[in-house]
Amino acid sequence: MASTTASDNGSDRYDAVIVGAGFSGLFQLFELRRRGHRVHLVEANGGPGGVWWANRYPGARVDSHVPNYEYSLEAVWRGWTWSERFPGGEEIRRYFRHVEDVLGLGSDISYDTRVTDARLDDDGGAGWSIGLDGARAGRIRADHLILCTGFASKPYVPAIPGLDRFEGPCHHTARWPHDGLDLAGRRVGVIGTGASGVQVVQEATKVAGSLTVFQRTPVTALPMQQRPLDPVVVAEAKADYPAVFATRNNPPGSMHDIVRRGKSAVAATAEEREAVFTDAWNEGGFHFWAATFADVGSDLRANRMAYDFWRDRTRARLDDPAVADLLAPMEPPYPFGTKRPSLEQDYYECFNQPHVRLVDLRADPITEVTPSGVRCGAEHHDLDVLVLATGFDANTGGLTEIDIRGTDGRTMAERWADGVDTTLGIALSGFPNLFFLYGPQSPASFCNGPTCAELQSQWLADLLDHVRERGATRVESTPEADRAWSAHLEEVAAGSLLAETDSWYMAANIPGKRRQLLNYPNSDAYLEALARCAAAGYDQFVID
Ligand code: NA7
Repeated sequence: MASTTASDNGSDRYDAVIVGAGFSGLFQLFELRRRGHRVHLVEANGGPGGVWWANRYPGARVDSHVPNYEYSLEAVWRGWTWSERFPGGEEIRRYFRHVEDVLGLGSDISYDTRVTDARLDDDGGAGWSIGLDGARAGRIRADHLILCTGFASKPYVPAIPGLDRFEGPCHHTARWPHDGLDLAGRRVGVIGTGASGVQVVQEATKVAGSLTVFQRTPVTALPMQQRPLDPVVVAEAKADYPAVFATRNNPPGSMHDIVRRGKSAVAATAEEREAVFTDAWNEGGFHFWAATFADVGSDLRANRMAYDFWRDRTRARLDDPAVADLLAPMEPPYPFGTKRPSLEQDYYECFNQPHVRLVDLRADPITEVTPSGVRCGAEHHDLDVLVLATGFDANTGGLTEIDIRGTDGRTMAERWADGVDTTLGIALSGFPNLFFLYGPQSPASFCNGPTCAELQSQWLADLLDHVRERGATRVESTPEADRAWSAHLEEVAAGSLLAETDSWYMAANIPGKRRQLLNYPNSDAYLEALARCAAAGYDQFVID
């Protein structure tokens, strides 16, 4: 890499600048710094945590159980004890401070600073000049730019007529006021029933005067099986952590916290199926989604068996059959698991309470938001507070909202206007010395986030070491490599039930976005592809 002395114009020059202080960004900072690279991290938020810094809505909670949603670094886990099996947002934010302190990362981070743009250096190399706004406004330079903006950093607010006229508090779940919002006794409306909607509904039901939930598509929410953790038990469990993390980091089943129990639901007897489904259900978390039978994700008959089990268990919790028909219909609204199931604790019981009402937007779409509520055709729902749990421009939004221009002068947004392509979900031809972690066409959202952060960061650090050792200054993936990886994702989509459903996995939640599978659902194959590329001397990249 080039020298790391202060550059002209008085701005600093780094070996690498990282954008984003979530799991990926912090680990990449730690890993590159450890290997002697001079690195700086820039974060728009006021502290670490990425999505956990941003998502402060009531009930925000992770869907992965302890000890999976954390780094495998002993220096970090040894001194940290979670209080619940599925930790809440507040505790996760404290964890990120713990990480920052233990690893001593803070001195290399600029918070409250947003990256506005990035331009290739015109000094003949392939470094970047990076524009910053906020606390550290100005420009900095880096040999390499590493975007760790996460898969859910750009909220999606639908263009509903009149939305800006609503007179009460109206917040997207990822833009919740940091000092909270009192919902007690108020008439609260929630639009959206994905993971965020489910969590808000559970909390709002407890305090709101009335709660109106606007549902377009039912979520197949699974029982979380939450429980408090006894610190003594956690301390004992830590003896197994090295083995747990080693399993998590290697095939088979890498980047996951759960494993499948059987090959085929169709081939199993009714008793075997019932036993496997029941075990996974009782285990909680994502076990029922991802750890029953392999063919649930590929064979509609097996998939239907899982749906029927879910439906019957769920309907049994609902008092009103008409409400049950909307929340857990007799016929599947989409193949089970092709939209992300969220985890719930008492979501379905909320709808048995007299002050909670479910509005079916398929029958009565929202026609407008008024100053005092939401109108669905002839009916007006009077509201004091409106919650938009409407999701994200997932996978690409955090990248495309920054004005980053490649060798042909086009932005990433322009480059991807007709669809996303990448090399191994980590780089893009025409954008030398630029990388993204946990991004489009990587396993993100089908894998365990912290594991993916660690493994991708280590692979990228190996690549940057390799570039440095060769005395090279430029590394760029080839158009052929972009095409090959993107074609592979198309093939994977064609062989999966995922392609049948409009979801954010398929980029189908944002009007105008090209429909394509945006995450790679096979973590083992992904790690093998990364390893093959490295073993072949990074043959999918030109390094000079
Ligand atoms: P999601 O999962 O994208 O959910 C968004 C919800 O908002 C979903 O129910 C949508 O219905 C609904 N939505 C979106 N636009 C509209 C309009 N215009 N009208 C009515 N309803 C709408 O986002 P989350 O924040 O819940 O979760 C995102 C991920 O973050 C989560 O999976 C975790 O990984 C963390 P639709 O299904 O499109 O019919």
